[in-house]
This record gives sequence, structure tokens and C-alpha cells, in this order.
Amino acid sequence: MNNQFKHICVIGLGYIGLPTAATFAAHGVKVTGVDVNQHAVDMINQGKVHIVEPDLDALVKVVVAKGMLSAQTSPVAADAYIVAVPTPFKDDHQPDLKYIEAASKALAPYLKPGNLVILESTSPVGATEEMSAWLSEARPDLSFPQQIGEAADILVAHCPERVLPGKVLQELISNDRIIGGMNHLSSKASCDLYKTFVQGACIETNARTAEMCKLTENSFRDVNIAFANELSIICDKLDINVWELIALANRHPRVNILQPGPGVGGHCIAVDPWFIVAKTPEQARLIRTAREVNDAKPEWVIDQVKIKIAEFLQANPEKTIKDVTVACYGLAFKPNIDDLRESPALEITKKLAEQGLNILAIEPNISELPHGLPNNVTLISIEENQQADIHLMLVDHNKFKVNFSIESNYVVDTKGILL
Ligand code: SAJ
Repeated sequence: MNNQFKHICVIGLGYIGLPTAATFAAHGVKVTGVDVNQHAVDMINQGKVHIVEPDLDALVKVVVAKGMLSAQTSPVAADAYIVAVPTPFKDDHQPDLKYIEAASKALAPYLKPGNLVILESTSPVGATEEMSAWLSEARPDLSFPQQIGEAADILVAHCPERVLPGKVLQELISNDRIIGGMNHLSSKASCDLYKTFVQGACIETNARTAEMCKLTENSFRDVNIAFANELSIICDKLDINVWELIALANRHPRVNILQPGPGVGGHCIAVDPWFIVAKTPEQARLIRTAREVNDAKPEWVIDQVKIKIAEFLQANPEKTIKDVTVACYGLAFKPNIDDLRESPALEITKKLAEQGLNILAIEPNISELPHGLPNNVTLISIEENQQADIHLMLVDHNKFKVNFSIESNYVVDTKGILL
């Protein structure tokens, strides 16, 4: 337990804010969680969760029952504030900081000297300075680090989250934490706060470097996945098995290529590199191209399915396109989760359905289809896949790997499951 921060306010109770709030609460810090979503607030106050993350429901139940975590729709006076709101991009890939601005304006009236404000949301370089400027505009009676450095009344830092969906509660504790204070005292205070539960190292830097560090980590992964995705398209042209190729190349001691797939999904890796491109469009050429390569992959997969359909119809001249049934294996954005947000597998399934094909969706991690899919998509179990003419492997769920095979000439395997 830290000495300075007995009560904190976490603004934004989503995939990062809620696990962070619950973990602080479990380590003796009283937490007021804040969210504009009344439904989320009500659920949390009943000890329930509105998002899916392993073990989070049990943790929230305990800390709410103990009175260490409560939720409401507006902030309160506290010792420290953690802002964990979404940072989406606009249509032109420019970052949209409206949620950070709204959170800053909501918490500013409660600030008092000695308070610490931490931005956890993944943000473009300069966003922490912008947040501090919004706070100072709302509270001209207080001083901020951009005005008088170490002597400021309010401490401000960027401490980006780096946890993997599906392992959030473990990684919150075990990962190293980058602590980017707008002055030295802000970094020191933030380290003190996170050391409440972080067992990894808390490493101090400045706010701009911390912002860029988080964007760099996700761009590194995006560029590496783009390399694998580009290889898969090249190998298709050259009649080479890309999975065998990558396994062989990775036997070199300094080569470690990631895996191709139907595209890059989720709410982080497909977004964050654009924040670098938006700030430095002329310099970020490789990072932009990687985004374009990964974003183009779903269309390439759809073209592969169309080629298989043409082959199938040639071999079965009595059938028309309306008779063709395609089984899509997996809808989630990555293996062994039920998270369908920004999923290339879901996007591909929807686009194929829009062509009038009969679609059998096989997603063992969900019990009903999401809204927005045409009604020619039916959710079925793995065992019912025999009726399909074309088989499209989209997600490498463990359930598709064990005791699983498909006897068909019409298979598109984007994840190398049927090697
Ligand atoms: N993917 C591939 N091939 C691979 C690896 C991943 O196609 O070899 C695809 C996945 O199928 C998925 C997408 O990439 O569609 C992203 O999945 P992921 O597991 O790489 O990452 P996320 O989005 O779940 O979480 C990432 C993590 N960042 C890094 O590993 C550098 C996590 O640590 C971050 O905290 C998170 O983004 C975030 O919130 O920013």
C-alpha cells in the first residue's frame, strides 16, 4: 500500500479502467470509478461486470462487496485521478481526443493542490500536455507542470496500459510500467501509486517518450504482422506453403517472423500506428504501409474464397452461386476469446453474406450472433460443418486444432490450421 494515495478516482470503466480500478481496490486503495454509461455504473455497483475478461467478475464482486470500489457518473474529490477513456481516430485517421477533453473538464472542478492526474489511454504524442492545458484552462487558480515545472500544484503523467486482452489481471501486476511524468515529481508520485500492485519495474521517463513508447510497441507488432501477411500473398503467387516457409526461416537465430492471418483486429494495433502517421505523415512511411497491408488482407481473403467458389461451380455445373454454402470458422478478433470487436473474421463473414451466399458461422466462444449480420448467416456447432461446400478458416481457436480435419478440395485456410 502506498502512503500518499488512499482514495483514487478512475475515469472510464472499460477494458482497461475497470480492471485497473478493481486491482487498486483489491490492494487497499479506495476507488471511485466513473463512467458516462449508466448501465455500466449500475452493473458495477451490483458487483457485476459489463465486459468479458477472465476472473474480472469475481474480483469486482469482492471489492464492491467490501466497499473498496463504487461507481458513479461524475468524479469526486480524490488524491489521484486515472483517465482511461477511449482514444479512437476520425474518418481521416486523425486522433480524436474528445473523450480525454471531456474527462479533463469533468474532473477539473475537484482538483486540489498535491493531486496527481494520470492519462492511461493510448494517446498521440503531445496528448498529456494537451490534457494538462485543458485542466489549467478550467482551473486558473492552480499551477501545472507546463507553467512552473517542479513547483506545480498539480502533478501530471502519462502511464500507458500495456496489458493483453485475455490476460489483463495478470499482466497489470507482472508487466513493467512506463511512467512518463510532465516533471520529475509527477513521475515519482506515479511510481509510488503503481507500486501499490505492480510487481514489474516502474521505469521513469517524460510524458512524450511514454506516449511514443506505447505507440511504438503496437506499431512494431503491426509492422511484423504486415510482413507475415505480405509473405502469405507472395507465397500464394509462388506456390509455396507460407507456414512451412516461416517455420524454416525462424530457425535462423536472429529471425522471428509472426504469423499471417485474415487481417489485424482489436482496438489497439489497428489504431495506434495511425497516431504516429498522423503526427509525422512524411516520415512514417513503413508504419503507414504496414497498416495498409494489414487493412487490405480481408479483401484478399474474400478474393481467395471467390476463386474457390468459381472452382466449385465449374465442378458442379448444376449449381448456382445461390446454392453455395460457405462455413466460416471463427468470428473473434484473435484465438480463444469471445471478443468480436474490430474483427477481420467478422468483417469477412459479413461481406461474404452480403454477396448472397449461405453462411454457416462456427464460433464456439459465443452463443448468439452479433447484431448487424444479414439473416443468411447461421451460427452452428463444429459438428454441423459437413453441409458446407467451401470451408474458410479464419481464427486459430484451440477447438479447431484438436481432433479436427476437413476432407474437401475447397478450403481457404488463413491461419494454417489444416497444415
Ligand atoms: N495477429 C496476427 N498474427 C500474429 C499475432 C497477432 O495476425 O502473429 C493478429 C491477431 O489475430 C489480432 C491482432 O493481430 O487480430 C492483434 O492481436 P494481438 O494479440 O497481437 O494484440 P492485442 O490487440 O490483443 O493487444 C495488443 C498488445 N500489444 C503488443 O503485444 C505489442 C497488448 O500488450 C497491448 O496492451 C494492447 O495491444 C493494447 O491495449 O494496446
